[in-house]
Amino acid sequence: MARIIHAAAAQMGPIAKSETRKDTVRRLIAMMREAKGRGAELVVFTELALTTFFPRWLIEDEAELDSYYEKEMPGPETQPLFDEAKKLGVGFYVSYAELVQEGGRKRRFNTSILVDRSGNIIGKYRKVHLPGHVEPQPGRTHQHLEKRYFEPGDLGFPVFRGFGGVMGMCICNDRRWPETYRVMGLQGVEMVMLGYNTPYDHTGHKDIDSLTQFHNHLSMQAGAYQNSTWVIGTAKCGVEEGSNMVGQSAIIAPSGEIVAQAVSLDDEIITARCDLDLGKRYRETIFNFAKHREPETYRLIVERKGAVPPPEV
Ligand code: ING
Repeated sequence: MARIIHAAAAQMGPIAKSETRKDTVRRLIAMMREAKGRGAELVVFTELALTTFFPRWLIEDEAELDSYYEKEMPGPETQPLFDEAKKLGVGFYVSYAELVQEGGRKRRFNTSILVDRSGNIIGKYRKVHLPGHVEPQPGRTHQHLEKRYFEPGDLGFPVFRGFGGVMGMCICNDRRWPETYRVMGLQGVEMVMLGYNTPYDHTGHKDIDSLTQFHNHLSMQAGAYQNSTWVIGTAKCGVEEGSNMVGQSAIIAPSGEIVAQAVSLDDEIITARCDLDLGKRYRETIFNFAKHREPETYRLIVERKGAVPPPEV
């Protein structure tokens, strides 16, 4: 019997700094209802879906900084989203800024969770690859201070059984790194869900930043194909507090093909019928890791390379 997940990406337009969690949760619920109406049973929301992308500013007041984090999940302001999901029988991925007391100290993570159709949290992930800087960079219109406001994730790249398959999560910059998908691929992942907030001016190098859209899809399509998995990437996009962020939310098949893509820079639902067994055919042929992947050979190459001094540059 085919294992089909009717999935949706719930792209978000800008979240203004002035928007409350009540406002953002209302937007998420409206999109969840639309996705349900279009047959979805799983909705992938975006990165930091509850607030504006605050790492674009230097925030020195701790109380102000803490106001961007969730101290519990669900909390009083996010419970309505869990209630609606349970009522609709829809599962969801959502990313948010997590503030916890662990090991006797305050810890801050860029976190995502996977919630099943009964409203239970069945998976949690904390962003490993934190782009940007700890200290504000001179001359930048917008900062990117994720290294200041979050610790690197300490949960690895786990996979979770749910929705009839093997599910994985990552967040934004993680999608650019092959290790992210490969670690989950080696665990048999069949669908990777991720959200992203990707400003066009991240590096400040015009030649690189002009390829932001190309690199966005390249990263996700390559990860999908090279690990025989579906990838659902959901943007927060448009001009948010002056920062222009890429949209192009997409649902990508294990073939690497984009099967659904957002066309706006606003709140927009895209959906697809995701057959989890599509990945199996790639894993049994081209990407049969056990048959064709040669970790021992790689090690020898690396070691040999280490033994042979690199050519004089
Ligand atoms: N942001 C961006 C990401 O998509 C970035 C940072 C933008 C890196 C453009 C490279 C190019 O990776 C987050 N939030 O990770």
